[in-house]
Amino acid sequence: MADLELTRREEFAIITLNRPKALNALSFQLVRDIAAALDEVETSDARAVLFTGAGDRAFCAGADIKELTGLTLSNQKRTTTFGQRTFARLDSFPIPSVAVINGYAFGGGMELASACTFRVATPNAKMGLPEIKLGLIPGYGGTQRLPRLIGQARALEIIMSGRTVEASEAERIGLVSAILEGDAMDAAMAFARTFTCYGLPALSLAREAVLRAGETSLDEGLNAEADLNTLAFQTEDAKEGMAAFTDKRPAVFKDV
Ligand code: CO8
Repeated sequence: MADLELTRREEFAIITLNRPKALNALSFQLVRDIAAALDEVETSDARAVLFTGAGDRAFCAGADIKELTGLTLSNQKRTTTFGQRTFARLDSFPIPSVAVINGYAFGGGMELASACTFRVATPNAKMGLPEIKLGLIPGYGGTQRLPRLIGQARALEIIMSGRTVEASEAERIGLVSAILEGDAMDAAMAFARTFTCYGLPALSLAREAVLRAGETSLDEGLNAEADLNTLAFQTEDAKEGMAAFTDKRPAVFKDV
């Protein structure tokens, strides 16, 4: 994984896109490296995975434009589908994910960030889906995830104008959950600790229920919530959480 670093800091797996000279652009190899890194993280005991970009300029400036020209139709479809599937793994990944947007997040970079459970950004971060300027449209999930995150009208305006969204606007419209002050990774880890202290089963079930809300009718969503809520009640963590409340002591969750 030459263009990607997978490291561990405390309870966090950190995936660093590491092509700073190309503003961490997503080469096809880098997308394959992300898939391999997710395989490794999936079987680890990390409690959250944090994505970031090497250097101080970019999270990721999108797909590597130099590789996009001259693809055959079938190669185009194959690589787009692989990228979509790789990012979509984050929807049901056993641990939550956070995109630490430390500079530019354009195109495929923005799409990777949008697939994460949460996005947090440094004050200098700039985001967008500028594919329209290349005569293209987003292909790694941007047309589907951005409207689910910020609503159809805002997503259409951002995709059809290709404009840049500054960190402050991204926070205002709910695209990022927090602006990181001070050391970005320290601040991102502090953000992630607001949920890594809880049991992974409940975190996964909550995530699944909320993602269903964007995909189903209210009736179907409520049914799904009832089922997932019933599952949550079956966990040892739920017994522990409710017992701890009654005993007036902190809960000790064991992820079971
Ligand atoms: N791909 C390849 N190289 C890039 C990319 C990129 N996306 N972005 C930047 N670079 C390279 C530049 O070519 C340059 O390299 P070099 O020094 O060798 O010339 C280096 O990074 C630094 O970039 P700049 O000199 O341009 O830096 P600036 O600070 O002037 O500008 C920007 C920074 C604004 C980020 C600018 O580089 C830019 O606009 N980049 C392109 C952003 C973009 O359009 N991204 C969308 C790409 S399309 C996409 O992501 C579609 C996803 C789905 C595809 C499905 C695939 C099958």
